[in-house]
Amino acid sequence: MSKRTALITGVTGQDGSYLAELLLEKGYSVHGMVRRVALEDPEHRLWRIRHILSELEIHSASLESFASMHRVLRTVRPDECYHLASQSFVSYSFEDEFSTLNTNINGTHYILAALQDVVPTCRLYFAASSEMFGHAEEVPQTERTRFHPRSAYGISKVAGYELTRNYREVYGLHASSGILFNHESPRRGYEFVTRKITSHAAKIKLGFCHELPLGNLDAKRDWGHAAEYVKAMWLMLQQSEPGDYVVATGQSHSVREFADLAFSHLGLDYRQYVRTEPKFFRPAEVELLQGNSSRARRILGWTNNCTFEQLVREMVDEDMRIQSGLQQRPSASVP
Ligand code: NDP
Ligand code: GDR
Repeated sequence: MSKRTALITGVTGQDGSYLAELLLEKGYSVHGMVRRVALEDPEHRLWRIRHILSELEIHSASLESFASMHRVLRTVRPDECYHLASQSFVSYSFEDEFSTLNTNINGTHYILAALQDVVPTCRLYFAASSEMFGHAEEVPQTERTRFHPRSAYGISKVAGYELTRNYREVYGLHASSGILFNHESPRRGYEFVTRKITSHAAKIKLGFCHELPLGNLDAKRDWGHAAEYVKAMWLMLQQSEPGDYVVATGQSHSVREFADLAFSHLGLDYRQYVRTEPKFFRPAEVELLQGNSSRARRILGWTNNCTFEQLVREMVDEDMRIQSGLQQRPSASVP
């Protein structure tokens, strides 16, 4: 059988880097779509994929440009396309609703329209999100739970999800949405709460800083490990029929619990260092997200093994290594 070809948009992100590794291991020819600014600043912007860069084919394109995405699809003609690129930071979507909606909705629409035009047989994965549930009417959330997004980001993901469903139903594309709950790792961006906590805990332990300003400590999330979640993306595209799947651990924890665990792993009491600051509270909060991924477990055979405690410890340990200057693994290097 000839080598299968995959295209990943957002390959420089947390999920893109793990997915690229997974697909390379599986023998795919892996292509990544990267913004021009990232190519011009590879030392900083490509830090998560630096260790596999020589094995990837990188193409420059942007979510803002249909022409650039169409050109990449014409060049690559992938068998599978993983559409991960987006403005992914919920907090920022309150500061700039317009660019979040434009980038995320148009970007998804462009990739769907270009795929249908260039390679309609290509299988598509769309990165939907638990943020679509927002002010959720039931716990845990399943594929049948009604969406009630609370941010421009959540709204953009609902729109992307509906576009994906529509291209599947109307044009017959093999297009699936993964409704993934929060997933973290040592490659998580520093603006997200988990990484903010683990990097600050390490800095505090080493005496580089003395406090950690946070927002809502009582928000609860269903946190899993990104390396396990990208396997679900791949499994979705191996099914004969496309579909939508919730991917989650089924357990939720508060931001406070995360901080408590991270600091105590370093022998510290988070209460001495964490203070709340109004600017980190959101105008509209999503208080509790917890997913039921029975469908993904039953149909895809997806499993997760990393516990909440293991995830927190892995992130803290990596941040201690980074902050101590003992960079031992590729993923430990930071921009
Ligand atoms: P990251 O923020 O780590 O990565 C986002 C990627 O999108 C980066 O590669 C970034 O490129 C790229 N990107 C952003 N804007 C543009 C643009 N205008 N043109 C081209 N590329 C762009 O996100 P994750 O890896 O954590 O998440 C992957 C996807 O899954 C996202 O769509 C996110 O919304 C979604 N998701 C994530 C969850 C999570 O918990 N991680 C949960 C549910 C959904 P650059 O490096 O140049 O900035
Ligand atoms: P989220 O992740 O919004 O769930 O989106 P984030 O880590 O930003 O926030 C999680 C919760 O922590 C609370 N919080 C803070 N958040 C940040 N970033 N900074 C703080 O200082 C802080 N203090 C408290 C937040 O209010 C929130 O309740 C992530 C992204 O990866 C999305 O792209 C993805 O779709 C969803 O997860 C599922």
